[in-house]
Amino acid sequence: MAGKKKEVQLQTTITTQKQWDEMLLTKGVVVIDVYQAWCGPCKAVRSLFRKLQNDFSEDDVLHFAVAEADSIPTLQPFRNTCEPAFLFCANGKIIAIVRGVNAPLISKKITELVQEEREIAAGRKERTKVDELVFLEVKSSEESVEENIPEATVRYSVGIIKPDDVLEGRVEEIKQKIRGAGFHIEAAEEKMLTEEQIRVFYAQKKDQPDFEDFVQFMLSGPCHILAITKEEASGAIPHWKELDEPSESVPDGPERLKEAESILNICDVQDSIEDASRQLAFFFPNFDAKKADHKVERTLALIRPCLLKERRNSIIQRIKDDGFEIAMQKEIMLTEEQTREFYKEHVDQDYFPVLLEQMTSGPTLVLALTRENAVARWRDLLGPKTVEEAKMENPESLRAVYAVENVPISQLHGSSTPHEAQKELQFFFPQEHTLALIKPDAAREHKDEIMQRVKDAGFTISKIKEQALTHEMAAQFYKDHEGKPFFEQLVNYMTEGPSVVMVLTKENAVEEWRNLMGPTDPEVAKENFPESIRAQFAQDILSNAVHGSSTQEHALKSIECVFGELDID
Ligand code: IDP
Ligand code: MG
Repeated sequence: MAGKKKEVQLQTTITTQKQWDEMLLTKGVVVIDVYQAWCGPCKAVRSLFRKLQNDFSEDDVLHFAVAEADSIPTLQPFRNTCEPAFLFCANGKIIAIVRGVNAPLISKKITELVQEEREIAAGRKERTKVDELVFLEVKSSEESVEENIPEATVRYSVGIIKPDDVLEGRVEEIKQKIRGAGFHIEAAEEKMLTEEQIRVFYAQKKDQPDFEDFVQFMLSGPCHILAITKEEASGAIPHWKELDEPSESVPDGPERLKEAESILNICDVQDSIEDASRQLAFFFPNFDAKKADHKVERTLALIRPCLLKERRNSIIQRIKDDGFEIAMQKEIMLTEEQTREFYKEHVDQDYFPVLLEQMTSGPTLVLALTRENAVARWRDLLGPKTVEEAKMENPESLRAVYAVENVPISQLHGSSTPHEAQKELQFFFPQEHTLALIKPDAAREHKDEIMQRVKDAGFTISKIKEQALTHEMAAQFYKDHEGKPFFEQLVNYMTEGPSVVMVLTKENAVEEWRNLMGPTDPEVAKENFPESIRAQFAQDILSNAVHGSSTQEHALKSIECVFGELDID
C-alpha cells in the first residue's frame, strides 16, 4: 500500500479560480476530481490514479488534481450535486467528464487521452479540433438513466461468518449487528469454502502457528459469506475498526462487539477498491458491484390482506423510510386460480392451504419497489422466511415487526432474485394499452410539455394522431355520463378542435396514466398531487387537459373506436 507522502503528491489541490485557470495551462492530460467541500475529494479512486501514474510515468504527460466546486466559479454547476465527477483536461480544454466512480471508464478515458497526447507530441497526429464541454449541458444529461448514479461512493467489504456460528444459528444475530452499525448487506450466501479460498482470504494469518488447524476448522462446515457496503460520504457510519472500540451506546456492550469483530474476518478496503473487487469476484462471481451500485433495480413486494387491513399506512411509511420508491402499485383481490399460479412452486407444501386461504381473504397490495439493489435490500429487510424464525432470529426484521397476531403466515413477500422480480412484476403488472387524449385547449397550449411528461414517465406511444372528435365519438367516449348536467357542455368542449389521441403502452398502463393525469378536478389535483398533469395544465373541472380510460375494458373499446382494429403488439 502506498504511504501517505505519495498520496499528498498525487493530486494538486485547486481551491480558487486563479489556481483553476493556471491548471488549464498544464501540458498533457489533467484528471480533475471535482468535489464538494463538505464531503471532500474521492478517496476510492486514488489507488487507480497511482497505478495509472506509474504506468504513464515516462514523459510527464499525466497529472491529477482535486478541485473544490464551492469556491471555483467555473465549477458552479457542480455545486449541490453530491456524486463525484471527474473532468479531463487536455491542451487547456475540459473535453470529457465521467460522473460517479466508474473505475473502468475513468481508466479507459485516461489511457485514450494519454495515448492521443503522445501521438500528437511525436508529430504522428494532428490535434483534432474538439469542443470544450459546456458544464450546463453536461448537467442536463443527468436525467438519462445511465448517468443516474447514487450520491455517495459505495465501498464493498467481504465478511465471513464461520462454520461454528452458522451451525449454532447465529447468522441472523451477526447480520443484525452489522446492520446496526450502519452497514448494508448487499449479498449473502451460505457455502462450503474451498481450501484455496480459505488460504487466499486468510493469507495474512498464514504464519500463525495454528493456521493449519484453522484451515481445517473452516473446512468443517458451511460458512456464510457477506458482501457488505458502506456509503463513503456519510460520516455517520463507523469504519470496521471502530466497531472494535468500546461504545456505551451499543446495548450489547463492548465485549459483544469485540466478539463480532473476531467472528467476522473484516477487510477494511478503504485504500484499495481493487482488493475489494477481487474479493467480491472471488466469493460472489455473479455479483456485479458496479451494477449493484449504480443500477436502480426493481423488485416486487406483496403486502398480504391481514397486514394491509390492520397497518397499511405504517408499512407504506416504513417502505419509504427505508429508501424505496413505489414505482407502481395495485390493490387486488386474488382469486384462487391466481394464487395457485403465482405460488405454483409452493402448491405441494404443507403450508399452502393456509397461504391460499390468507391470500384470498381480502385485497393484497402489490408494489413495484425501486432503488439501487432493490431485490437484495428488500429481502434483507424482510428477514427470515417464516414469522417464527423471524421473531426468534431477527426481531427487528419486517416479517417479525409486521407479524399479525394469530396468523401463522408472514405478511410480506419479496422477490428472491432480479430474474424472479422480473417474472413476478410481469405477473402483476403486465404490459397494457390505454387510450390517452390531450383535450383541444391543452393540445393548443401545452402539447409539447404534456408529451414530454408522457415520455418521461416511460410510456411508449404506440399510436398517435391529431384529430377533432366528432359529436358521435365524444358521446360514445363519455357514454357513462349521458344525462349528467355537464354532458352537453362536455361534448361541445371535446369537439371544439383537434385533440392529440394516443395509445400509450406500459406495464399497468391504465392505472399509471390515470395516476399521471391526477384527479378530475384540478383544484383537488393541486392540493393532493401537485406533480400531476392536471395540477399543472388544467383550467377547471371541465377543461381538465387530458383524458384517460378508466379500465382495461374501456381502454380496448375506445382504442378500437378511434384507431379501428387493435393491432398493437
Ligand atoms: P375523468 O376524466 O377523470 O375520468 P370523469 O368523472 O369520467 O373524469 O368525467 C369525464 C369528464 O367530464 C372530465 O374529465 C371532465 O372533463 C368532465 N367533468 C367531470 N365532472 C364534471 C363536473 O362536475 N363539471 C364539469 N365537467 C365535469
Ligand atoms: Mg372517466
